[in-house]
Amino acid sequence: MTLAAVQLDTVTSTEPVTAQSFRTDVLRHLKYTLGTDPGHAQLTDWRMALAHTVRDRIVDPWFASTRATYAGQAKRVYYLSMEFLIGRLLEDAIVNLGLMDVADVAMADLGLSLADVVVDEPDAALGNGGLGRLAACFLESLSTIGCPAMGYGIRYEHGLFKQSFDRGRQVEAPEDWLQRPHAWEFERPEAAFQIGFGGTVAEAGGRSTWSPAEAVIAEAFDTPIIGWKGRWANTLRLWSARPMNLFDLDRFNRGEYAGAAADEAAARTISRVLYPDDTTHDGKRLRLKQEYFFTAASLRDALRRFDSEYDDLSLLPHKVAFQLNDTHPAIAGPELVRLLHDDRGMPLDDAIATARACLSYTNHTLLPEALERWSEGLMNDLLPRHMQLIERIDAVHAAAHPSRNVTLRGGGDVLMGPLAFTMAHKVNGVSALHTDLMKETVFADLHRLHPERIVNQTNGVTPRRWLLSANPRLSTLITDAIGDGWIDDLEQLARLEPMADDAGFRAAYADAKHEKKAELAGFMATARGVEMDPAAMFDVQIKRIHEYKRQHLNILETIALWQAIRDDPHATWTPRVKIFSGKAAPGYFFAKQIIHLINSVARVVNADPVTAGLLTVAYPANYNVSLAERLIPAADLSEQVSTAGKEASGTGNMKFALNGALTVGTLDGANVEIRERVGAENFFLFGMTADEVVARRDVPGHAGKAIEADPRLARALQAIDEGTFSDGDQGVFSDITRNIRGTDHFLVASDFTDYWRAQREIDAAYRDRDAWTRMAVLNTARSGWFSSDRTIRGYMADIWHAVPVGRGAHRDA
Ligand code: F58
Repeated sequence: MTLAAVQLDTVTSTEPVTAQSFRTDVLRHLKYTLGTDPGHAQLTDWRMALAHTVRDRIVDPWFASTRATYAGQAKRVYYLSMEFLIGRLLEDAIVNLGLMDVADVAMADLGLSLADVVVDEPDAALGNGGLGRLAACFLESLSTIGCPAMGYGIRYEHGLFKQSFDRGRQVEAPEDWLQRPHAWEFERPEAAFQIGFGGTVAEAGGRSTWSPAEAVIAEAFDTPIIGWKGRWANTLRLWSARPMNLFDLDRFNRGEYAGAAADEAAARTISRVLYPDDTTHDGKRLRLKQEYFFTAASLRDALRRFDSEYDDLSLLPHKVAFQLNDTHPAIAGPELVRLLHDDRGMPLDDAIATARACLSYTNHTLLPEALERWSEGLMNDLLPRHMQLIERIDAVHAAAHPSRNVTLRGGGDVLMGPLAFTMAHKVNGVSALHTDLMKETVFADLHRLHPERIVNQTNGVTPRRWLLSANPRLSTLITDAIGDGWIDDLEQLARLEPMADDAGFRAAYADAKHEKKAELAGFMATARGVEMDPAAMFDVQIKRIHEYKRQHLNILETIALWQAIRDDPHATWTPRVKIFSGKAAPGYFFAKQIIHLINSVARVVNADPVTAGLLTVAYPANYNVSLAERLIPAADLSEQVSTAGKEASGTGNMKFALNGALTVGTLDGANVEIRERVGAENFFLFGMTADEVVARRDVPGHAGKAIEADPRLARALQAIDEGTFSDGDQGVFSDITRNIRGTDHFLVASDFTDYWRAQREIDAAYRDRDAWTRMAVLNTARSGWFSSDRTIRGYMADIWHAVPVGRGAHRDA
């Protein structure tokens, strides 16, 4: 046994933990790690001491997982993603290690509330929305399942901007999660790679050699991700950019103080900030640099690990799977070919085939404006050898498929979707509908050539975070009813179904929902200054602000409802709180106008004594993972109202259904599958289908006709135009109303009437609260399929051909 092995095995943090021993550990870390004492410690010191105590119990399972992977010569999955929207990690880790009760008591003994301490942790917002959050859920599921895996991404200094409102308008401020201490990262200076850009390609002896003009160092920072019951832990490895040379002393000595640090600043810019674009790209050179930077570092790191175990490159596809999370890491195709062909001398055709056998690609959008393309000029400039290889890959593909129409280049651009498709052995969509549409639209030609390549993997969410941890009261109720097997086998929730008919269970379920609503109301009153009555229906739409997601359809219906209540305040109304939350890309003017409109409507409606108690509009600023964890368990109604065919899947829709919110939604993305599972009678459907949407756009004047046919819609639009929500100022929201009256690409007008109908049915349904609760119970009971564990098992079986090593690996190690 080596010395290292002896040391590892003698460190045992698997002894049973008691509140007493836990408390001792927290105090030890407070003193020896944080250098302070209970008399002086601030909340952040306590949080750090707690996090270190928890981390101590992660390290052994983490090491054991790595050892088991090596020992089993297991295939490793590498999840390449520009975004990991992980949020806070402390509570997740405590929950997964089964330490909730112990930590609660230990902190209480120290005079602190665990809940207060955990919310001190910065919310790591290293992602924009669903794509990034999906990556975070996947990491947790990979660890829970015990699949050897690593997440690779960028360690952004600044995550997604902080949002506040100034007179209802979105204001952005830089996010600074790294400025505040956290305990999860391990810096790995030994895992560093030089990443080049630009320069020239030389040919000699049939071999091409790329000599980059500039280079930066990618340095690794590791965060362990612990799975359920602490049985397995994988790593999230994020790359930080630093310069080759820290400082130009010559320039400094010449008095060029700023210039002396210029290289350093330029290098660090690469990992400085997350691009806040939701769907469009402004073709920034920096973005392409970021993409190549983290992809190249990740591939080299994975190959280095492979080389340490094997000396036969033909084994690569059997030992390594790279999943490309959208096209952001699509340069992995040519880069892997370059590493195999240029650097290791593998014949080009073999290199392409080997790379393809290792790579697979997930598509998350069909919106044409969101499909990445890079100008050939930029590619030539930054990645000249890759540009040559893309041409070769294109030529090889063309030769093999003479009937093809598609090319990897078009209009002077490299098309990253077709490139990713061509270099992947599997391409997946994220819901059944989305996958079908992919086959019919963006990848129709490639699908014809490669009919086996496109597969579906409907998204999922981790139940540990989105039910167990976010909704402890409901979780306890479920566990009391069916045991705790559901936590890592979510289909077991089906056993709740009979309890939908048990009045006692329904009452307890309704109490759990009410408790979460009251908790949210308390938070909103103190933190956001909005009064919400927990007896009212909480109607929630939370997601990025985008025309296709149609927050403007929701606010128009809100206006129409407000007007209807004012017309007849004594009629039977169902009190509602309409809650919106979400950020708009800073450059997306229309989306920012929608935010301004919602806040303006809120200001007017909330001040109206006639509708008080019947209608409230709330828009908590700075939507993030932590806010989602508060809002979702408190929701009665989940708004999933995108124009059919536009939302690839959605994952918020799954979190809501799991927590017993009923959906009002279109037949879009995963809504279709949610409705199939929970039952049409427990889902409020409205709107046109994806096919109808396409047909309606061809009807001349479709928006005008819809408005003419619906006086409520006409009146709501008119109120906006007349300045009802802008102190009489008439032009403020004209971009929105003009759009809805005009092209209305997202069919807000055409879907309004049916949306109104569905909403009034919802009002009536909510008045029979017990029947509503029954539907809510059935939503929870039938949402088991939407676990990200199921999704990951699907990827493992159909795409990666990976098997779990994990279950109990640590315990058995
Ligand atoms: C989202 N995409 C889809 N993209 O919109 C959503 O339907 C799906 O559920 C989710 O992915 C997971 O599959 C998404 O979040 C982005 O945020 C990109 C960020 C980078 C720029 C382009 C959009």
